[in-house]
Amino acid sequence: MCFHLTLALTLTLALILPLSATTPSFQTQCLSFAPPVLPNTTLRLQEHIPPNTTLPLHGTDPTCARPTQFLSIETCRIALTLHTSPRSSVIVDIFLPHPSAWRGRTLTTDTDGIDGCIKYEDMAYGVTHGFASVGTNVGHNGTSGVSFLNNEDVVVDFAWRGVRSAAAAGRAVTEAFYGRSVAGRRYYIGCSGGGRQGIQVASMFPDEFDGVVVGAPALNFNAMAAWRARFYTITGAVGSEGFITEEMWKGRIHSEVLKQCDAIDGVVDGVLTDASLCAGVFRPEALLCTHRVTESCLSAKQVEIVREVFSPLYGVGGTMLYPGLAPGAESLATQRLLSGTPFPYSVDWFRYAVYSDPSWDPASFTIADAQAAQDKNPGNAATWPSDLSPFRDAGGKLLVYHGGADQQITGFNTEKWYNYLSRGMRARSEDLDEFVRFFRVPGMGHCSGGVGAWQIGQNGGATQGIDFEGRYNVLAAMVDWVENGVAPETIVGTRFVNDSVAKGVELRRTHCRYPLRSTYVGGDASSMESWDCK
Ligand SMILES: *[C@@H]1O[C@H](CO)[C@@H](O)[C@H](O)[C@H]1NC(C)=O
Ligand SMILES: *[C@@H]1O[C@H](CO)[C@@H](O)[C@H](O)[C@H]1NC(C)=O
Ligand SMILES: *[C@@H]1O[C@H](CO)[C@@H](O)[C@H](O)[C@H]1NC(C)=O
Ligand SMILES: *[C@@H]1O[C@H](CO)[C@@H](O)[C@H](O)[C@H]1NC(C)=O
Ligand SMILES: [Ca+2]
Repeated sequence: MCFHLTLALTLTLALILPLSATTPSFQTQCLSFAPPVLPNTTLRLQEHIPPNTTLPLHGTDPTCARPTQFLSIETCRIALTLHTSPRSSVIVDIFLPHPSAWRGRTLTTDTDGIDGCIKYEDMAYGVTHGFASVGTNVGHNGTSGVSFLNNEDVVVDFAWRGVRSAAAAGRAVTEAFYGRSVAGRRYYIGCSGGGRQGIQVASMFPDEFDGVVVGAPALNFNAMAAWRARFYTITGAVGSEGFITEEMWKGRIHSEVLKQCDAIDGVVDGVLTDASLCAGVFRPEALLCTHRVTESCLSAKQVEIVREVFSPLYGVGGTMLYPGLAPGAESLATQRLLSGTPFPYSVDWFRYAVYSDPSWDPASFTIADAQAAQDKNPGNAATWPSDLSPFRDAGGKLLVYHGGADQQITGFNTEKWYNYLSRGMRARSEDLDEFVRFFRVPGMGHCSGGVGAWQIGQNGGATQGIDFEGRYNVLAAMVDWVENGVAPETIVGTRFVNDSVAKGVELRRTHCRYPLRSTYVGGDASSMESWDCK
């Protein structure tokens, strides 16, 4: 790495000496900083951001729906373009807090789905807590996958190279800026598609991160894309014969799920503490109309649709490719999987990455398409590691969480992966606990939201009112684990009344690490002490 020696010295002194009128102002430090000259990299932007700024994000693709970002603390922003191949490039945006606010750490953030949208809200979360925060568009802009078409390099950037390259560049810039190594304090936070990216980078580049916090990871990505694509063929289009309306899913069907399963955990509270216990016993036949079809019962065809929705996807040859949607997730799933429209991320993955055929018709989906996606495995996006011992041996820690009512990626798939990893590494849970811990969050939706105690500091949108303390916050828990060797035994989740901090805490619940299950042990069910991990 090469950077300006005099500047580095000035910056090092600035770290040691209290800031006074004689040291250059942070604005000057920021604007006169000479970023390290990294190979195949160009500087896009260098700006000083005063405290309490609503930063306009000029040039951001409108589909990213992030026109501005509020930043409460003073920040130096450096953005780079990394030319990752002759026909692809990745944007990296780096927020550097004032040296007095920097805690010696980096935090690399993710992108959702198949998006190329920088998570500015997560960068803001990181910088507010003293991390030098790194964001990336993973090689394309906006929420569409059209840039994958006939360009494997853009797919590779999306699959792993974007996050990896961004993390490496972010580290180099951070170390040059503060004149200090970040070894042993490099973090990653992501969910969904970004959860997959974190695990893929930990698997392929075990030295890149010291602590990886991921939620609802889109593991077994090709099978997942197929599983999501299949819902449209199960439900049919809006208004087609037997199509089940949103009202029916959220009303009658959800009530039936609760009727059959809410009490399995001993408490009738609208939350299925372990949805897998419901999956085995739920009987949609209870909804079948006995005399004539009315609005409060289902036709035989509709009962079959409900059964299929909760069933795993079986592939060519009958192997189970991907587990079923968790019962309890049906209400929120009406947003996408059960909406009677093709799942956009799956459509784009098949059209632009798997088949290079923009005319591929989502209504034609069959398990032969699932097989084709797995055979091609575009960009090596699959992400289904059976062994993470290089990451473990490098000292890496991995914290995984998944909502029990996830409406977009079934939490059963993360259980499946954890068990697969356990077998692959011939490791008992007690052994895996050394470096990978998986927390199930009952009643939480996809990455956030839901009826459970879902706020655990997992992203910029889930931190309001949550102390930055390992007990309540997964990122703080990861810092304790990596830097102090204190591994999280449980994570306490919080839900505010109507999800409003101002209205106060409604519920706190101890979330257990798999395979332990949150278990009601008696007493006031709304009290945390009435639940234990068993
Ligand atoms: C930013 O705004 C907050 C809340 O209004 C305020 O407490 C804080 O002093 C402001 N910071 C600066 C540096 O102006
Ligand atoms: C993404 O958008 C930026 C403008 O914000 C542009 O400079 C860059 O070339 C775009 N990248 C791609 C791959 O289109
Ligand atoms: C820089 O880009 C060129 C052309 O894509 C490539 O051959 C070379 O390996 C890259 N260098 C580094 C250090 O990535
Ligand atoms: C919570 O939201 C519901 C529905 O929007 C509303 O009826 C109720 O009054 C709200 N409760 C509080 C305490 O604000
Ligand atoms: Ca319950």
